[in-house]
Amino acid sequence: MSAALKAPPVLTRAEHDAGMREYRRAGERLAAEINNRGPLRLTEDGQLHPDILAAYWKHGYYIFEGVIDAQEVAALQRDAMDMLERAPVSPDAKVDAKGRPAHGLDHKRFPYRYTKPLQDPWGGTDQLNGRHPAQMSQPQADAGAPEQVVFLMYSMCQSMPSGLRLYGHPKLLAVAQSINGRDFVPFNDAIFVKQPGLGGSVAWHQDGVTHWDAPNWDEGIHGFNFQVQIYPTTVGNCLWVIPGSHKLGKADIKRMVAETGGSEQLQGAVPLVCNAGDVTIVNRQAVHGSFANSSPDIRISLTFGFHRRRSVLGAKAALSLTESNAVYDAQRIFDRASVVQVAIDARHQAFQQEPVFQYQPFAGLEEQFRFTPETFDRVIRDYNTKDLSI
Ligand SMILES: O=C(O)CCC(=O)C(=O)O
Repeated sequence: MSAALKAPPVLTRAEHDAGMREYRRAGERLAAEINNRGPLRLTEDGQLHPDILAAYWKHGYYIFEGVIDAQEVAALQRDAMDMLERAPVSPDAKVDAKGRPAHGLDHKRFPYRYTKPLQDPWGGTDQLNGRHPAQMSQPQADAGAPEQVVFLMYSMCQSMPSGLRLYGHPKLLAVAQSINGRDFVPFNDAIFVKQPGLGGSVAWHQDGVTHWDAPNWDEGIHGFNFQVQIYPTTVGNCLWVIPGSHKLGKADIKRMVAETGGSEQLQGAVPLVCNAGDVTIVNRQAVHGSFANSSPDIRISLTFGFHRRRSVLGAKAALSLTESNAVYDAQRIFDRASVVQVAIDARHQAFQQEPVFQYQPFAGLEEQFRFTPETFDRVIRDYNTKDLSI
């Protein structure tokens, strides 16, 4: 079969929404069959429960229900909405929609990425190591839609006090440790903003780009991502994952799309439908993506990932960091990982009753990484220039 793809037809927002109904129903049926979700259970020694770990490795994703309580969700919503409202009114503007000086203009990495409403900024392009080979359907937004909408926000540990506290969450860090080992290291963070009737799509892809041909390749070599949902996600706006695809090596996504007649509706995918406060994990080798948000509901997903240290040490910078030509050495890993240690203390200062996660690479160094104005400047400011993308 030829892998050449036809350009998908241009639909209105409402036609796109209606055209997804059958596909959504099939996805929901499959998700219910697999039922890979439940509370975040730890063993007495602080490891993720082995049944959950086995389910994660089998399917490449898991939904933890009710991890973040309502009060913390409300704080995350406030901070995320504040960051959204303070975005430059357009990519080159210096002021926000209310005419105030915009947020983030002094960051070394500009913390917003925009897209045209309901468009696919990456599919079929060479961007991000060309990892999104096929373009999604790009419906026409309703009349009166803005020219550009914020699609991604970066720097949650610097821009959102509640985001920094979330990064030090003991149960989430226990998950990272159970999957990637006690010396696990952070990757990056990005907040996906899928505004109702406007949010762009994320074309089908696998996240990892560096280790596909590694002699020690296995299903965990490219790490995983958390998504913390601060609004309920729906079958109309959520992330979709193809279960088990993380085990199969590099997928030929162009071919998969061609085999569905050029449609974005890849078979065998499940929607990650969540309540606010649920947290998903998705293996970075799983084929996943999200459609244009032609639905009436907002989704804001705080996304941050973790790796095995040995996957990152000595690796060449990839994805949005490719042009830096950096090679990740022990110092860079230590510097980026120190954000986790400061986050642990920021969380402890706010939630004193909660257990404090013991991050093994910083055992004995805790005093140097308390959360203070000094460590905010030394460790947190512009921390994402040291992300560890692979
Ligand atoms: O949440 C989304 O829509 C996309 C997320 C994604 O692609 C990722 O985390 O790699």
